[in-house]
Amino acid sequence: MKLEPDYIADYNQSQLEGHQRKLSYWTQEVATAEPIIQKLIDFQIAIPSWALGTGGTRFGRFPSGGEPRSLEEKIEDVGLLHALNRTSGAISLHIPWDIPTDADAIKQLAAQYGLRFDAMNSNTFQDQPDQALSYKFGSLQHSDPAVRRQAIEHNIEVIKHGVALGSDALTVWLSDGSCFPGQLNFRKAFDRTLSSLEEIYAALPDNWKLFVEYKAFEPNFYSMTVGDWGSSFLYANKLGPKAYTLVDLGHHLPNANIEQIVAILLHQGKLGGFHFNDSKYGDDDLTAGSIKPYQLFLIFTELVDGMDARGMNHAKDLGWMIDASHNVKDPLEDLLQSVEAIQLAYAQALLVDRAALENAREANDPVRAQEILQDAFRTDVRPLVAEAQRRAGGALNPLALYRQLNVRQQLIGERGAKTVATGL
Ligand code: LRH
Ligand code: MN
Repeated sequence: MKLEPDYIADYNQSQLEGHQRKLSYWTQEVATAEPIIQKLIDFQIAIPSWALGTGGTRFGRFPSGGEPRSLEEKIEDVGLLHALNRTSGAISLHIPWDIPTDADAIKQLAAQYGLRFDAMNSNTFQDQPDQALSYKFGSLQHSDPAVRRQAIEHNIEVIKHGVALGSDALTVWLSDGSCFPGQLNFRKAFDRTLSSLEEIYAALPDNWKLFVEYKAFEPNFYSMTVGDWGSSFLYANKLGPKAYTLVDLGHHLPNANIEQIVAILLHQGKLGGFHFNDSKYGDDDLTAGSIKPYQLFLIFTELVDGMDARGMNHAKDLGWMIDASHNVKDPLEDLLQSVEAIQLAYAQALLVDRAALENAREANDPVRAQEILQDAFRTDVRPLVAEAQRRAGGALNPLALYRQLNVRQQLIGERGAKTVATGL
Protein backbone atom coordinates (compact mmCIF):
# COMPACT_ATOMS: atom_id res chain seq x y z
CA MET A 1 0.00 0.00 0.00
CA LYS A 2 1.58 3.30 -1.11
CA LEU A 3 0.95 6.30 1.14
CA GLU A 4 0.18 9.36 -1.00
CA PRO A 5 2.10 12.44 0.26
CA ASP A 6 -1.03 14.61 0.25
CA TYR A 7 -2.64 12.23 2.78
CA ILE A 8 0.08 13.37 5.18
CA ALA A 9 -0.12 17.04 4.14
CA ASP A 10 -3.91 17.11 4.61
CA TYR A 11 -3.64 15.40 7.99
CA ASN A 12 -0.89 17.75 9.22
CA GLN A 13 -2.92 20.76 8.07
CA SER A 14 -5.83 19.53 10.22
CA GLN A 15 -3.50 19.27 13.25
CA LEU A 16 -1.24 22.28 12.62
CA GLU A 17 -2.83 24.92 14.87
CA GLY A 18 -2.79 22.71 17.96
CA HIS A 19 0.74 21.57 17.19
CA GLN A 20 2.09 25.08 16.75
CA ARG A 21 0.49 26.17 20.03
CA LYS A 22 2.34 23.37 21.89
CA LEU A 23 5.57 23.93 19.94
CA SER A 24 5.61 27.69 20.58
CA TYR A 25 6.67 27.14 24.23
CA TRP A 26 9.72 25.26 22.99
CA THR A 27 10.79 27.50 20.16
CA GLN A 28 10.33 30.62 22.36
CA GLU A 29 11.57 29.36 25.75
CA VAL A 30 14.09 26.54 25.15
CA ALA A 31 17.36 27.37 23.41
CA THR A 32 18.17 23.68 22.82
CA ALA A 33 14.85 23.05 21.00
CA GLU A 34 16.24 23.57 17.47
CA PRO A 35 19.38 21.37 17.87
CA ILE A 36 17.21 18.66 19.46
CA ILE A 37 14.74 18.78 16.56
CA GLN A 38 17.64 18.50 14.09
CA LYS A 39 19.12 15.53 15.96
CA LEU A 40 15.71 13.80 15.91
CA ILE A 41 15.44 14.37 12.14
CA ASP A 42 18.86 12.73 11.62
CA PHE A 43 18.11 9.81 13.96
CA GLN A 44 16.96 6.71 12.00
CA ILE A 45 15.86 3.42 13.60
CA ALA A 46 16.06 0.11 11.71
CA ILE A 47 12.93 -2.02 11.55
CA PRO A 48 13.36 -5.82 11.90
CA SER A 49 12.08 -7.72 8.86
CA TRP A 50 11.01 -10.53 11.18
CA ALA A 51 8.56 -8.37 13.12
CA LEU A 52 6.16 -7.26 10.35
CA GLY A 53 3.78 -10.13 11.02
CA THR A 54 2.12 -11.31 14.19
CA GLY A 55 4.48 -13.14 16.53
CA GLY A 56 3.41 -15.90 18.83
CA THR A 57 4.45 -18.22 21.59
CA ARG A 58 4.45 -22.01 21.91
CA PHE A 59 0.94 -21.59 23.25
CA GLY A 60 -0.49 -19.82 20.25
CA ARG A 61 -0.27 -17.32 17.41
CA PHE A 62 -3.18 -15.07 16.34
CA PRO A 63 -2.45 -13.51 12.90
CA SER A 64 -4.06 -10.08 12.37
CA GLY A 65 -4.35 -10.45 8.56
CA GLY A 66 -2.74 -8.49 5.72
CA GLU A 67 0.70 -9.70 6.74
CA PRO A 68 3.52 -9.38 4.15
CA ARG A 69 3.91 -12.56 2.04
CA SER A 70 7.33 -11.69 0.60
CA LEU A 71 10.47 -9.61 1.15
CA GLU A 72 9.05 -7.10 -1.33
CA GLU A 73 5.89 -6.66 0.77
CA LYS A 74 8.00 -6.39 3.96
CA ILE A 75 9.96 -3.54 2.35
CA GLU A 76 6.63 -1.95 1.34
CA ASP A 77 5.46 -2.08 4.99
CA VAL A 78 8.68 -0.57 6.35
CA GLY A 79 8.39 2.04 3.58
CA LEU A 80 4.91 2.86 4.88
CA LEU A 81 6.20 3.25 8.45
CA HIS A 82 9.00 5.50 7.17
CA ALA A 83 6.56 7.61 5.13
CA LEU A 84 4.52 8.14 8.30
CA ASN A 85 7.33 8.99 10.78
CA ARG A 86 10.42 9.62 8.58
CA THR A 87 12.44 7.89 11.33
CA SER A 88 12.36 4.26 10.11
CA GLY A 89 14.78 4.66 7.20
CA ALA A 90 16.36 1.19 7.45
CA ILE A 91 15.40 -2.49 7.50
CA SER A 92 17.37 -5.28 9.16
CA LEU A 93 17.07 -8.62 7.36
CA HIS A 94 17.18 -12.13 8.78
CA ILE A 95 18.57 -14.97 6.64
CA PRO A 96 17.11 -17.39 5.52
CA TRP A 97 13.72 -15.83 6.36
CA ASP A 98 14.43 -12.97 3.88
CA ILE A 99 16.81 -14.25 1.18
CA PRO A 100 16.82 -11.60 -1.60
CA THR A 101 16.22 -13.52 -4.86
CA ASP A 102 17.33 -10.50 -6.94
CA ALA A 103 19.53 -8.28 -4.74
CA ASP A 104 19.65 -5.34 -7.19
CA ALA A 105 15.85 -5.31 -7.59
CA ILE A 106 15.41 -5.48 -3.80
CA LYS A 107 17.95 -2.69 -3.30
CA GLN A 108 16.15 -0.48 -5.85
CA LEU A 109 12.76 -1.20 -4.29
CA ALA A 110 14.10 -0.24 -0.84
CA ALA A 111 15.65 2.93 -2.27
CA GLN A 112 12.25 3.93 -3.69
CA TYR A 113 10.98 4.01 -0.10
CA GLY A 114 14.11 5.81 1.16
CA LEU A 115 15.31 2.67 2.96
CA ARG A 116 18.81 1.27 3.43
CA PHE A 117 19.79 -2.15 4.79
CA ASP A 118 21.05 -2.17 8.38
CA ALA A 119 22.77 -5.15 10.05
CA MET A 120 22.14 -8.58 8.54
CA ASN A 121 21.16 -11.39 10.93
CA SER A 122 22.28 -15.01 10.59
CA ASN A 123 20.20 -17.92 11.87
CA THR A 124 21.85 -20.99 13.32
CA PHE A 125 19.10 -21.42 15.92
CA GLN A 126 16.73 -23.34 13.60
CA ASP A 127 17.18 -26.31 11.26
CA GLN A 128 16.17 -25.49 7.68
CA PRO A 129 14.41 -28.23 5.60
CA ASP A 130 17.41 -28.69 3.25
CA GLN A 131 20.03 -28.56 6.05
CA ALA A 132 22.51 -31.47 6.35
CA LEU A 133 23.39 -31.23 10.04
CA SER A 134 21.23 -30.16 13.02
CA TYR A 135 21.83 -27.27 15.39
CA LYS A 136 19.95 -29.06 18.20
CA PHE A 137 23.07 -29.05 20.35
CA GLY A 138 24.41 -25.74 19.11
CA SER A 139 26.17 -24.31 16.11
CA LEU A 140 29.54 -22.51 16.57
CA GLN A 141 30.07 -24.33 19.90
CA HIS A 142 29.11 -27.77 18.55
CA SER A 143 31.31 -30.77 19.42
CA ASP A 144 31.16 -31.85 15.75
CA PRO A 145 33.52 -29.74 13.58
CA ALA A 146 31.24 -30.41 10.58
CA VAL A 147 28.33 -28.66 12.32
CA ARG A 148 30.60 -25.71 13.19
CA ARG A 149 31.74 -25.62 9.56
CA GLN A 150 28.13 -25.55 8.37
CA ALA A 151 27.32 -22.64 10.70
CA ILE A 152 30.46 -20.71 9.69
CA GLU A 153 29.59 -21.14 5.99
CA HIS A 154 26.04 -19.91 6.68
CA ASN A 155 27.33 -16.72 8.32
CA ILE A 156 29.71 -16.11 5.40
CA GLU A 157 26.73 -16.59 3.06
CA VAL A 158 24.79 -13.97 5.02
CA ILE A 159 27.69 -11.51 4.66
CA LYS A 160 27.57 -12.04 0.87
CA HIS A 161 23.83 -11.23 0.80
CA GLY A 162 24.55 -8.13 2.88
CA VAL A 163 27.31 -6.92 0.58
CA ALA A 164 24.94 -7.25 -2.40
CA LEU A 165 22.35 -5.10 -0.57
CA GLY A 166 24.77 -2.44 0.73
CA SER A 167 24.59 -3.49 4.39
CA ASP A 168 27.78 -3.06 6.46
CA ALA A 169 27.23 -5.21 9.54
CA LEU A 170 26.47 -8.76 10.65
CA THR A 171 24.68 -9.57 13.90
CA VAL A 172 25.46 -13.01 15.29
CA TRP A 173 23.06 -14.20 17.98
CA LEU A 174 23.77 -17.76 19.10
CA SER A 175 21.12 -19.87 20.82
CA ASP A 176 24.05 -22.14 21.77
CA GLY A 177 24.32 -23.33 25.37
CA SER A 178 23.00 -26.19 27.51
CA CYS A 179 19.83 -27.15 29.36
CA PHE A 180 21.27 -29.33 32.08
CA PRO A 181 24.26 -29.32 34.49
CA GLY A 182 27.06 -31.49 33.12
CA GLN A 183 25.76 -31.35 29.55
CA LEU A 184 28.44 -28.94 28.24
CA ASN A 185 32.20 -28.34 28.69
CA PHE A 186 32.09 -24.55 29.06
CA ARG A 187 35.79 -24.10 28.16
CA LYS A 188 35.50 -26.16 24.96
CA ALA A 189 32.27 -24.35 24.05
CA PHE A 190 34.03 -20.99 24.52
CA ASP A 191 37.11 -22.00 22.49
CA ARG A 192 35.06 -23.57 19.67
CA THR A 193 32.76 -20.54 19.50
CA LEU A 194 35.73 -18.15 19.45
CA SER A 195 37.63 -20.00 16.72
CA SER A 196 34.42 -20.24 14.67
CA LEU A 197 33.75 -16.50 15.12
CA GLU A 198 37.36 -15.83 14.08
CA GLU A 199 36.66 -17.48 10.70
CA ILE A 200 33.49 -15.39 10.29
CA TYR A 201 35.40 -12.25 11.34
CA ALA A 202 38.09 -13.01 8.75
CA ALA A 203 35.38 -13.04 6.04
CA LEU A 204 34.16 -9.51 6.91
CA PRO A 205 34.77 -6.78 4.29
CA ASP A 206 37.06 -3.99 5.59
CA ASN A 207 34.25 -1.52 6.33
CA TRP A 208 31.99 -4.05 8.05
CA LYS A 209 31.21 -4.56 11.76
CA LEU A 210 30.41 -7.79 13.59
CA PHE A 211 27.85 -7.47 16.40
CA VAL A 212 28.01 -10.23 19.05
CA GLU A 213 24.54 -10.36 20.66
CA TYR A 214 24.35 -11.89 24.15
CA LYS A 215 21.34 -13.43 25.92
CA ALA A 216 20.93 -14.76 29.48
CA PHE A 217 18.59 -17.67 28.69
CA GLU A 218 16.19 -19.23 26.07
CA PRO A 219 16.15 -21.44 24.20
CA ASN A 220 18.77 -22.97 26.49
CA PHE A 221 17.80 -22.80 30.13
CA TYR A 222 20.97 -23.83 32.07
CA SER A 223 23.75 -21.95 30.22
CA MET A 224 24.09 -19.71 27.17
CA THR A 225 27.54 -19.66 25.54
CA VAL A 226 27.22 -15.90 24.89
CA GLY A 227 25.16 -15.32 28.03
CA ASP A 228 25.96 -11.82 29.20
CA TRP A 229 27.71 -8.57 28.33
CA GLY A 230 30.96 -9.84 29.83
CA SER A 231 31.22 -12.85 27.55
CA SER A 232 30.16 -10.79 24.51
CA PHE A 233 32.79 -8.17 25.45
CA LEU A 234 35.39 -10.93 25.78
CA TYR A 235 34.63 -12.34 22.30
CA ALA A 236 34.55 -8.87 20.73
CA ASN A 237 37.91 -7.96 22.26
CA LYS A 238 39.56 -11.22 21.21
CA LEU A 239 38.15 -10.95 17.66
CA GLY A 240 39.45 -7.47 16.87
CA PRO A 241 38.55 -3.83 16.08
CA LYS A 242 35.60 -4.68 13.78
CA ALA A 243 33.82 -6.68 16.51
CA TYR A 244 31.39 -5.11 18.99
CA THR A 245 28.77 -6.12 21.52
CA LEU A 246 25.04 -5.79 20.76
CA VAL A 247 22.64 -5.00 23.60
CA ASP A 248 19.14 -6.49 23.24
CA LEU A 249 17.20 -4.92 26.12
CA GLY A 250 15.28 -8.18 26.70
CA HIS A 251 18.35 -10.37 27.08
CA HIS A 252 19.24 -9.61 30.69
CA LEU A 253 18.56 -11.29 34.00
CA PRO A 254 15.82 -9.56 36.05
CA ASN A 255 16.80 -6.11 37.45
CA ALA A 256 20.09 -5.96 35.54
CA ASN A 257 21.36 -2.35 35.41
CA ILE A 258 21.38 -2.06 31.61
CA GLU A 259 22.24 1.66 31.59
CA GLN A 260 25.44 0.88 33.54
CA ILE A 261 26.31 -1.95 31.10
CA VAL A 262 25.76 0.46 28.20
CA ALA A 263 27.89 3.17 29.84
CA ILE A 264 30.84 0.80 30.35
CA LEU A 265 30.66 -0.89 26.92
CA LEU A 266 30.51 2.55 25.24
CA HIS A 267 33.36 3.83 27.44
CA GLN A 268 35.47 0.87 26.31
CA GLY A 269 34.64 1.54 22.63
CA LYS A 270 32.98 -1.87 22.27
CA LEU A 271 29.30 -0.97 22.11
CA GLY A 272 28.06 -1.71 18.58
CA GLY A 273 24.32 -1.28 18.77
CA PHE A 274 20.93 -2.11 20.16
CA HIS A 275 17.88 -4.26 19.77
CA PHE A 276 15.24 -2.09 21.38
CA ASN A 277 12.17 -3.63 23.00
CA ASP A 278 10.79 -3.90 26.52
CA SER A 279 10.04 -6.69 28.95
CA LYS A 280 8.67 -7.39 32.44
CA TYR A 281 10.00 -10.90 32.93
CA GLY A 282 12.06 -12.58 30.15
CA ASP A 283 12.77 -11.90 26.47
CA ASP A 284 9.18 -10.69 26.11
CA ASP A 285 9.97 -8.55 23.02
CA LEU A 286 7.26 -6.03 23.98
CA THR A 287 6.89 -2.47 22.64
CA ALA A 288 9.92 -0.33 23.51
CA GLY A 289 9.15 1.95 26.46
CA SER A 290 5.88 0.19 27.24
CA ILE A 291 6.98 -1.35 30.57
CA LYS A 292 10.11 0.55 31.75
CA PRO A 293 10.17 3.98 29.99
CA TYR A 294 12.41 5.44 32.73
CA GLN A 295 15.03 2.72 32.06
CA LEU A 296 14.95 3.57 28.34
CA PHE A 297 15.48 7.26 29.25
CA LEU A 298 18.40 6.37 31.58
CA ILE A 299 19.97 4.25 28.82
CA PHE A 300 19.77 7.20 26.40
CA THR A 301 21.17 9.53 29.04
CA GLU A 302 24.26 7.30 29.27
CA LEU A 303 24.38 7.05 25.46
CA VAL A 304 24.28 10.82 24.85
CA ASP A 305 26.89 11.40 27.57
CA GLY A 306 29.17 8.56 26.45
CA MET A 307 28.90 9.29 22.72
CA ASP A 308 29.67 12.99 23.23
CA ALA A 309 32.63 12.04 25.45
CA ARG A 310 33.99 10.04 22.47
CA GLY A 311 32.99 12.63 19.84
CA MET A 312 30.70 10.09 18.19
CA ASN A 313 27.96 10.90 15.65
CA HIS A 314 24.69 10.04 17.37
CA ALA A 315 22.89 9.10 14.16
CA LYS A 316 25.63 7.05 12.47
CA ASP A 317 28.09 5.53 14.93
CA LEU A 318 25.87 2.97 16.65
CA GLY A 319 23.36 0.42 15.31
CA TRP A 320 19.85 1.58 16.26
CA MET A 321 17.53 -1.38 15.66
CA ILE A 322 14.25 -2.65 17.05
CA ASP A 323 13.76 -6.34 17.83
CA ALA A 324 10.20 -7.06 18.86
CA SER A 325 7.46 -9.63 18.45
CA HIS A 326 3.80 -8.72 18.38
CA ASN A 327 1.42 -11.22 19.99
CA VAL A 328 -1.64 -8.99 20.49
CA LYS A 329 -0.96 -5.64 18.72
CA ASP A 330 -1.09 -4.77 15.02
CA PRO A 331 2.60 -5.20 14.09
CA LEU A 332 2.83 -1.83 12.32
CA GLU A 333 1.11 0.05 15.16
CA ASP A 334 3.44 -1.65 17.65
CA LEU A 335 6.49 -0.58 15.62
CA LEU A 336 5.20 3.01 15.33
CA GLN A 337 4.84 3.10 19.13
CA SER A 338 8.34 1.63 19.63
CA VAL A 339 9.95 4.18 17.30
CA GLU A 340 8.17 7.04 19.08
CA ALA A 341 9.20 5.76 22.53
CA ILE A 342 12.85 5.64 21.41
CA GLN A 343 12.64 9.17 19.95
CA LEU A 344 11.05 10.49 23.19
CA ALA A 345 13.77 8.87 25.35
CA TYR A 346 16.49 10.32 23.09
CA ALA A 347 14.92 13.83 23.13
CA GLN A 348 14.54 13.79 26.93
CA ALA A 349 18.15 12.62 27.30
CA LEU A 350 19.27 15.55 25.11
CA LEU A 351 17.42 17.87 27.52
CA VAL A 352 19.40 16.78 30.59
CA ASP A 353 21.53 19.63 32.00
CA ARG A 354 24.70 17.55 31.99
CA ALA A 355 26.97 20.21 33.50
CA ALA A 356 24.63 20.66 36.48
CA LEU A 357 24.32 16.88 36.80
CA GLU A 358 28.09 16.48 36.89
CA ASN A 359 28.35 19.19 39.56
CA ALA A 360 25.75 17.41 41.69
CA ARG A 361 27.63 14.11 41.25
CA GLU A 362 31.01 15.61 42.15
CA ALA A 363 29.32 17.23 45.17
CA ASN A 364 27.80 13.84 46.14
CA ASP A 365 24.32 15.39 46.02
CA PRO A 366 22.05 12.49 44.96
CA VAL A 367 18.90 14.55 45.57
CA ARG A 368 19.99 17.28 43.15
CA ALA A 369 21.18 14.68 40.62
CA GLN A 370 17.77 12.97 40.66
CA GLU A 371 15.95 16.30 40.34
CA ILE A 372 18.00 17.15 37.23
CA LEU A 373 17.37 13.75 35.61
CA GLN A 374 13.66 13.61 36.44
CA ASP A 375 13.12 17.19 35.35
CA ALA A 376 14.07 16.03 31.83
CA PHE A 377 12.12 12.76 32.11
CA ARG A 378 9.01 14.58 33.32
CA THR A 379 9.18 17.01 30.39
CA ASP A 380 6.68 16.38 27.54
CA VAL A 381 8.92 16.43 24.47
CA ARG A 382 6.23 15.11 22.10
CA PRO A 383 5.90 18.51 20.31
CA LEU A 384 9.63 18.26 19.41
CA VAL A 385 9.26 14.73 18.03
CA ALA A 386 6.13 15.74 16.09
CA GLU A 387 7.90 18.81 14.65
CA ALA A 388 10.91 16.73 13.58
CA GLN A 389 8.59 14.29 11.79
CA ARG A 390 6.66 17.17 10.16
CA ARG A 391 9.83 18.91 8.89
CA ALA A 392 11.09 15.58 7.50
CA GLY A 393 7.86 15.14 5.52
CA GLY A 394 6.10 12.81 7.93
CA ALA A 395 2.88 12.97 9.91
CA LEU A 396 2.51 14.97 13.11
CA ASN A 397 0.96 11.84 14.68
CA PRO A 398 1.85 8.73 12.60
CA LEU A 399 -0.27 6.29 14.61
CA ALA A 400 -3.38 8.48 14.44
CA LEU A 401 -3.01 8.83 10.65
CA TYR A 402 -2.34 5.07 10.29
CA ARG A 403 -5.67 4.42 12.02
CA GLN A 404 -7.48 7.22 10.19
CA LEU A 405 -6.43 5.67 6.86
CA ASN A 406 -7.51 2.20 8.00
CA VAL A 407 -4.20 0.82 6.70
CA ARG A 408 -4.64 -2.67 8.21
CA GLN A 409 -8.03 -3.11 6.53
CA GLN A 410 -6.53 -1.98 3.23
CA LEU A 411 -3.67 -4.49 3.64
CA ILE A 412 -6.15 -7.27 4.42
CA GLY A 413 -8.07 -6.22 1.30
CA GLU A 414 -4.89 -6.48 -0.80
CA ARG A 415 -3.28 -9.55 0.81
CA GLY A 416 -6.05 -11.47 2.52
CA ALA A 417 -6.84 -12.20 6.15
CA LYS A 418 -4.85 -15.40 6.48
CA THR A 419 -1.40 -14.40 5.19
CA VAL A 420 1.44 -15.19 7.62
CA ALA A 421 4.84 -13.45 7.35
CA THR A 422 8.13 -15.31 7.83
CA GLY A 423 9.83 -14.50 11.14
CA LEU A 424 9.19 -15.11 14.80
C1 LRH B 1 17.06 -13.67 19.99
C2 LRH B 1 16.89 -12.44 19.14
C3 LRH B 1 17.93 -12.25 18.07
C4 LRH B 1 17.23 -12.54 16.77
C5 LRH B 1 15.97 -13.14 17.18
C6 LRH B 1 14.89 -12.91 16.21
O1 LRH B 1 16.18 -13.66 21.06
O2 LRH B 1 16.81 -11.33 19.96
O3 LRH B 1 18.31 -10.93 17.94
O4 LRH B 1 17.96 -13.18 15.86
O5 LRH B 1 15.68 -12.58 18.43
MN1 MN C 1 17.67 -9.44 19.42
